[in-house]
Amino acid sequence: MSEPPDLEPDPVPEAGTHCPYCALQCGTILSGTGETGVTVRPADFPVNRGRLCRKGWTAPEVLAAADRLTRPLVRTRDGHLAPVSWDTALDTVAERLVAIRDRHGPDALAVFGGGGLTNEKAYLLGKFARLALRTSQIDYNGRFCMSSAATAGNAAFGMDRGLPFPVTDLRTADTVLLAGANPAETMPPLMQHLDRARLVVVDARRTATAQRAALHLQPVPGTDLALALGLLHVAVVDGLHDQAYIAARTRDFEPAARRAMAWWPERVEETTGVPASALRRAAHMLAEGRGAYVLTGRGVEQHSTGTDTVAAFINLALALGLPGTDRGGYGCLTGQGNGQGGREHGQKADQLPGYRPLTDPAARAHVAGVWGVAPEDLPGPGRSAYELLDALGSDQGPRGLLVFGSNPAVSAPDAARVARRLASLDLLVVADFVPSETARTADVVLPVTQWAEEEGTLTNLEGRILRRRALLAPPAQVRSDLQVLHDLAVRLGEPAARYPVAPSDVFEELRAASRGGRADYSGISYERLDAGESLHWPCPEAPEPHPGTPRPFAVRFAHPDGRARFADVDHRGPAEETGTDYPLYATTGRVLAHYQSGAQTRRVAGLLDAVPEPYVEVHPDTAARAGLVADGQALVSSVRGSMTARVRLEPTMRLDTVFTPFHFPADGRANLFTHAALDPRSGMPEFKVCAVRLDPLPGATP
Ligand SMILES: Nc1nc2c(c(=O)[nH]1)N[C@H]1C(S)=C(S)[C@@H](COP(=O)(O)OP(=O)(O)OC[C@H]3O[C@@H](n4cnc5c(=O)[nH]c(N)nc54)[C@H](O)[C@@H]3O)O[C@H]1N2
Ligand SMILES: Nc1nc2c(c(=O)[nH]1)N[C@H]1C(S)=C(S)[C@@H](COP(=O)(O)OP(=O)(O)OC[C@H]3O[C@@H](n4cnc5c(=O)[nH]c(N)nc54)[C@H](O)[C@@H]3O)O[C@H]1N2
Ligand code: SF4
Ligand SMILES: [Mo]
Repeated sequence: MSEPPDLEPDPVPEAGTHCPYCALQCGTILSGTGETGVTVRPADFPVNRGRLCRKGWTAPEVLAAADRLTRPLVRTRDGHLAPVSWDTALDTVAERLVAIRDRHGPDALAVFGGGGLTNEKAYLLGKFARLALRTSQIDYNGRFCMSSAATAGNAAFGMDRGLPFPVTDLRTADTVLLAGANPAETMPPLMQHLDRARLVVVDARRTATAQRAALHLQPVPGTDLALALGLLHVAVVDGLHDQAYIAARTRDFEPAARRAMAWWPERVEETTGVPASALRRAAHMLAEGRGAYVLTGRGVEQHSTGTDTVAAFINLALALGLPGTDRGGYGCLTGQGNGQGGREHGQKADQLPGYRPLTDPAARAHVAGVWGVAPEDLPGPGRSAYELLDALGSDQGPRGLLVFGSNPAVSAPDAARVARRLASLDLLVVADFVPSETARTADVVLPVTQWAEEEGTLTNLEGRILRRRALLAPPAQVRSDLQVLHDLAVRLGEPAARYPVAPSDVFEELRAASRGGRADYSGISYERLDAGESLHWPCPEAPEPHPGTPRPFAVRFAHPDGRARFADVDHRGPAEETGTDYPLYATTGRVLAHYQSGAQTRRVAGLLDAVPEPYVEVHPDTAARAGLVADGQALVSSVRGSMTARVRLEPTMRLDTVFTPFHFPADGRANLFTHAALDPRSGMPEFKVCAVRLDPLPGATP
């Protein structure tokens, strides 16, 4: 007789988690197993409310990527990356790190992190660098992403919380200004919150977002500072500014307003190409109606003038009386999955956990206390990301580098130069789950877990702390980043207990380290998050239970006197001007189907089908002048190097500007032509403008 059939089928395993990609951190529900395959569906989470973009829908494909890294690899004498045991890989790394440090000192070791790492990883990475390696040389790819907005936000508001309000607040505004942001492609589910607003879009291109705008201002790349000064000019001259708010909640209005007086609309038109009438209309749209938001993206931030440009947009928002009120505000649309949390817990060159300054004696004493070391054991600030990459292998620079969560061989500015610096290292170690272009050049590659295989927390663009939850067990030979840091630290002679491996244990320590800091997480726990509470930092321990702070500026700003600061900033143009040899402006950015360096999304068939290769968007007349035809192959060249790209004719482009996405490798890297001119305050490279020329690719059939 056969057994009676099981009446209860095994439940399909499910996990409530969030998308692995951008800072919107759409809520998702994963189901399935490694064998049956994983499917994703959107959760009814406030930021995405049942929607996902194409990348989110297809994210599980990367879990089973054909070339997923599943064994540690070490480069052999004949130059191959060969599989080895974890012990061999970790012993090799530790021995070589120690040898470099013995010979050249601790600052010869460096760490490059990422804004996609969970809070726990970012925290442990910073601790590992400063205690186990004893180096000051740690920074991360967020320097290429959030640094200008962060610097300007800290100066204006005393705190850098990308959006100091939930995205659902955007629904209340009549007008939203999007300056250098293209959320219709970079955060599609966010658009539902902008449905009822009139959009004013400032973008050098007529993007999918600009097509939905009531008003599109299309400036010459790199001239947004003049444009923002012009908007403030109109606001003040036409009496649109809110004098009571300015008096009650701000400081330093007068010098900023005086500076803007020199930027009358016709002068702005000359500099930016934006008609004076459109500028006037934009200022009036923002001032009239039931309130407005001013939001910035990378288009205005990734410049050598990025910090001042953001400051000028904040000046405008303050003059209109918006930040910290229920009539609107200013926010920056943070980029990477943990772009916000990644900039708070100590993987930045100048920072300790809790957004504490590394140079502040009280901050050092607090964190040293939590870590069980003396404050003087903590190194000082190190180099910013590009400066770090540019110093690699030089006499004074690091000779050994560990990369966790970035692919700088594709994404760093002036990438050929960065590739040469990476190649000049004595030791390059990359932890990743796919063989990224950077991993392929490494001496040691460490295979790590992916989002659906791990627990942790991330902080989304609204400063809301979210739980990442595991659905799957990782492949047998794959370890978590936390485990890798633990295993290496122990080999470097550190006490094992100093590097917890369980994400919840790391989070408990992070809470203590952040206690009393600007980004205070001490009142947050996995238990509260798992109970479904929505918690935005700052969330201190008292009063218990603290409800979190979705709108931190509602009563006062974070400066000691509670007031926001206007900044006295003036227009400067791009670091590189066009001329006879390089007559066009080039700008770079994103397309819907690909994410960042493309390491993940180029491994998803549907996304690669959608955008299979690099291209250059160019006005038909400009193309014709360069001898280019539709679908031909072009070289986009600057004085630094050339990228190969397919020609896309686009009649809405400015005649003087071309655009390329930066998601592709090898000859298709946009960063072969970009410029590493840095913003002096934030260290942000000028990804968004440089001078180029277009030529047909020699030998290609037109
Ligand atoms: N599909 C997709 N989504 C993503 C990402 C991705 O790689 N792919 N990455 C995530 C990350 S990390 C980030 S940082 C965000 C970025 O999100 P966004 O800031 O929206 O993206 P970008 O395409 O870099 O730049 C936005 C726009 O700036 C415009 N622009 C270029 N130069 C200028 C200029 O000088 N002035 C003005 N006003 N505009 C200019 C470009 O035409 C572009 O449309 O996206 C996140 N979401
Ligand atoms: N020209 C140009 N260049 C740009 C930009 C631009 O607009 N134009 N934008 C800049 C911006 S805003 C950004 S954010 C950067 C991003 O550029 P990158 O820093 O290169 O970002 P990703 O491509 O996301 O690379 C992340 C890598 O880490 C891996 N990874 C993901 N999660 C984890 C993890 O948890 N642990 C580990 N160990 N690895 C992980 C991924 O597989 C991938 O290989 O690019 C910058 N570069
Ligand atoms: S918008 Fe961002 S978080 Fe949402 S599904 Fe797309 S990539 Fe993922
Ligand atoms: Mo970014």
